[in-house]
Amino acid sequence: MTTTRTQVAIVGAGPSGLLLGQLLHKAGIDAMIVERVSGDYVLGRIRAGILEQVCIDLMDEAGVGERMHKEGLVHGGIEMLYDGQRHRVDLNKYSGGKNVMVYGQTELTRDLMDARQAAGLATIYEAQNTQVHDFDSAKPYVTYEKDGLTHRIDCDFIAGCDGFHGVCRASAPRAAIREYEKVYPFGWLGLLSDTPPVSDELIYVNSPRGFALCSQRSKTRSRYYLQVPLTDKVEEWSDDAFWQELKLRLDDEARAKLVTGPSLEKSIAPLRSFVTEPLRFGRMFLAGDAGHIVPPTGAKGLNLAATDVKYLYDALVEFYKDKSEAGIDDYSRKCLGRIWRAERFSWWFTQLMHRFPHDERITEKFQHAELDYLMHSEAGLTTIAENYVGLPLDFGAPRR
Ligand code: FAS
Ligand code: PHB
Repeated sequence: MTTTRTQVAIVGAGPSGLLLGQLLHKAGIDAMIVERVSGDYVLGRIRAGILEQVCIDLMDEAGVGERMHKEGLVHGGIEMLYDGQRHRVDLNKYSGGKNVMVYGQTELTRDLMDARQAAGLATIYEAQNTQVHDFDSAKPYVTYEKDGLTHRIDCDFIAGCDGFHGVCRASAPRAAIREYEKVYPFGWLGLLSDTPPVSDELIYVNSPRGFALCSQRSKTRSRYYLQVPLTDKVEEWSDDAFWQELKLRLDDEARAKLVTGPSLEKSIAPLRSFVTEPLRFGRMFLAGDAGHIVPPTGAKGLNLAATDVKYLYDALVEFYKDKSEAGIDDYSRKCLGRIWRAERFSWWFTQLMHRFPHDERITEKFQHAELDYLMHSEAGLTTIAENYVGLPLDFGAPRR
């Protein structure tokens, strides 16, 4: 067995782990990252596309925001299409001047990977059988297997950035953890194509045939989603079948403008709401999808991960620089306040825009009436806008 020592052992080299590693490096705090798959595999997963200002600011704080600002597309609004009508939600106006940015998670992850490599920082890819140990003591450690050897990393803290299926949450004592979950009875079939976006801004569609989303990655690359039954298999969906179904869910203007083309990637993502309480177990902290999952309707997954990382980074800096444990003691409470508000918005937006199996016909009328009210009400547009762009980090703590 080989033994190495670091201050923070990070499990997972997705956006959470890489962003935390980069921020800690900037603060002079040593961190090693252990990742189960290869870097190319991580980059091959097509996921989020919308960054909130909090995430943008963190990328800048981590010193990796240059390409994001050059290539990212600032969006000040989204469109809602229902009952044959399209309405624009002026995010900028109704959020007090905020915007979002279209910049794919793949690109954000690439920027973080490049920065880490340039700084010569240790990321162990294709590490097998990662395990976390003694995190209820002051001397936690991580073990993993690679090249036929078992390796040990002694550390002060373990950051569980290993996603929903990771080992860190699974290693927390069952008596110490509460999990809240809602699984949705449908999935999102996503398609990525090198075709110009159908519209300048995103279009969220509530159609009788199911939800659809017209998103983008650049002026020449589009990302589309269709709500599909959980029983669907991605192999059953040809590109033509995808484009045909998407057209059936769009309005005449978008149908006419839609440019179709071969898929670069196609996948079906399940939808769930999931929260773990607490997010801290002694010297192990959960951040990002390791601690919570949202249905992607509200574009919150990646942005929530960034907020967890911000709180954990601040807490670790406070520990090492000010010798204070106040931040790490408050980590879980601070994260969960923001997590539950984003979970609520993502759940609400999902209920509003999707067709649920066994829905009575009246449910669609309720949805259209709610959308009609929201689109014609300052309060309605404000509630959508301020949640979509992301609530401020200091948004009121939850009432006890
Ligand atoms: P990730 O899951 O991205 O990263 C965790 C990393 O840990 C992975 O690289 C994994 O290989 C590694 N890992 C797991 N177990 C390990 C172990 N035992 N040892 C070592 N490493 C281990 N969010 C949006 O906002 N919009 C979207 O459209 C959207 N679409 C999504 C589609 C899918 C299929 C999924 C799964 C998620 C989607 N999300 C979306 C949410 C997604 O973007 C996450 O919020 C984001 O990836 C969170 O990043 P991490 O917390 O780093 O988790
Ligand atoms: C995306 O572009 O992948 C995307 C955008 C907005 C969402 C979900 C996904 O709500």
